[in-house]
Amino acid sequence: MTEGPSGSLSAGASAVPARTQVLVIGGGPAGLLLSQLLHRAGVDNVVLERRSRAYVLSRIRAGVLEQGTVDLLRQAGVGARMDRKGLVHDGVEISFHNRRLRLDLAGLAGGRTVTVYGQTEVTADLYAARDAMGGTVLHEAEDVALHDLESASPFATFTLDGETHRIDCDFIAGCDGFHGVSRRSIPEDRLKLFELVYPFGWLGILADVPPVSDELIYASHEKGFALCSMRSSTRSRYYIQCPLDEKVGDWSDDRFWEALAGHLPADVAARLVTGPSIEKSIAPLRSFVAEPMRHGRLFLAGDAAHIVPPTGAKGLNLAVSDVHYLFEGLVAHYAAGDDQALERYSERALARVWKAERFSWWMTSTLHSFPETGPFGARMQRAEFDYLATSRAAQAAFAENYAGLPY
Ligand code: FAS
Ligand code: PHB
Repeated sequence: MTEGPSGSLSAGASAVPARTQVLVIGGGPAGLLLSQLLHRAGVDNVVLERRSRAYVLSRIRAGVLEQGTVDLLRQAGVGARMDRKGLVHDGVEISFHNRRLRLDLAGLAGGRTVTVYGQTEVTADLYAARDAMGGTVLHEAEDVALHDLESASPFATFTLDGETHRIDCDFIAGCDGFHGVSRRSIPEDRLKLFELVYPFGWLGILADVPPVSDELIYASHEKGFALCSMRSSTRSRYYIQCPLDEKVGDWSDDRFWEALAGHLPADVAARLVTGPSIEKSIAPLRSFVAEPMRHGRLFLAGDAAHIVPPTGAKGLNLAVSDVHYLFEGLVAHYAAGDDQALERYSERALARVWKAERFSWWMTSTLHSFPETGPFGARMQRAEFDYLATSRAAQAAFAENYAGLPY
C-alpha cells in the first residue's frame, strides 16, 4: 500500500513515480530523516519501505538522543514534540559492583546534554512531517532489487500490491538496516566487513511504572549487566544481560523484575516499582562495520552500514550523523554541481562511526559479565572503573563520547 498526503492509503500504479532524484531504501529513522531533509531542500525523493507503517511504528528501540541528533531533528522541522516531551539529562550514573559514580555530562562535556526520547516517537514525528509535506513513502514494497549502481542511471525494481514497478533515479540511499538489501547489493569483493558478536544479549522490558531514578543507571554486577532507563516520568525501560539461548517466552514479568532487582545496588532495587510489561524482547549484541559506505551511486547510511551494541546508546545517533553527511553531499550536488562532499561521504562517516564503535565496545566490555575472560579480565574491568572514578580526564573522555562527538 502507498501512503500519500495525510497518511491516507492509496493503492495502485498511479501513486508510484517512474523517476525521482534520490531513492531511499528503508523507512526507519535514517530513511525518513534523509527524506524529510531532502524534501525541505527541494530534492525530489521517494522512500521504499518493506513493512507496513504500523509495523515500523510498533518497534521499540533506542531511547537516548545526542545533542547532534536533537539539533538535526529540529533542522528537519520535526523537533516540536521532542522539545515538549523529551527529558533533557545532564548526567548519567554508572554503578560497578555497588560502587556508584555519577558522570556530570554537562559539566564535563562543555554543557552538552542528552535527551531521552524514544526512537518510536522520533519515527512517529518523522512520519507526521512526511505526511504534512506530502512526502512519498511506499509501504510494503517487496522484493526490492537495486540495479546499475555503477552507472549514472541506477534504478530499483520492486513489487507493490502484486504489481512490479521500476523507479529510476540519480542516487540510492541504502537506509534499510542490518538485514536490508542495500549492503547485499554491493559485490562482496568491494566490501570489507568487520564484526564482533558478543556472547550474550539484552532482555528488555517496557512498563508503565515510574523510573527508579531521574537519570539512567548503567549497572555492572557480578550477576551481569543491567540498565535502568525510561521513556517518561511514568514509563520505564529496563534491560538485563542474558545468555544468547534465552527465550523471551520463558520470562514472566515477575521473573524479570526479580532478576533486575538482583542486578542493582540494594538501595536502587528497594525503590524499584514493578508492573505489567507492555513489551518484552531479547536483542543480540554485535559490533559491525562495512567499508566503504558507498558503491557507485549507492550510499549506505545507518544500520545498513554499521551496528553497535546498545550500551553506548549510539545506534540511532550514528544513523543521524550519517544522514547529516549524506544530506550535505546530495544538496551540494544538486545546488552547486559540487560532488566533493559526496566523494568524501564514506571517509567522513566512517571516521565518526569507528569512534562510536570504540566507545560502545569499551562500555560493553567494561560493564558486562564475561566469565570466559577469567579473574584477569575481571580485574581489568575493575581497573577501568577505578580509573574512571578517580580521573577527571577519564570522566571528561567518557562524557564527550556519551554526549556525542562532533560531526
Ligand atoms: P532501521 O533498521 O531502524 O530501519 C531500516 C528500515 O528498512 C526498516 O523499517 C526496515 O523495515 C526497512 N527495510 C529492511 N529491508 C528492506 C528492504 N529490502 N526494502 C525496503 N525496506 C527495507 N540504538 C540505540 O541508540 N539505543 C538503543 O537502545 C537501541 N536499541 C535497539 C534494540 C533493538 C532490538 C534493535 C534491533 C536496535 C536497537 N538500537 C538501539 C539500534 C537502532 O536504534 C538502530 O540504530 C536504528 O534503528 C537505525 O536506524 P536505521 O538505520 O534507519 O535502521
Ligand atoms: C533505552 O532507553 O532504550 C536505552 C538507553 C540507553 C542505552 C540503551 C538503551 O544505552
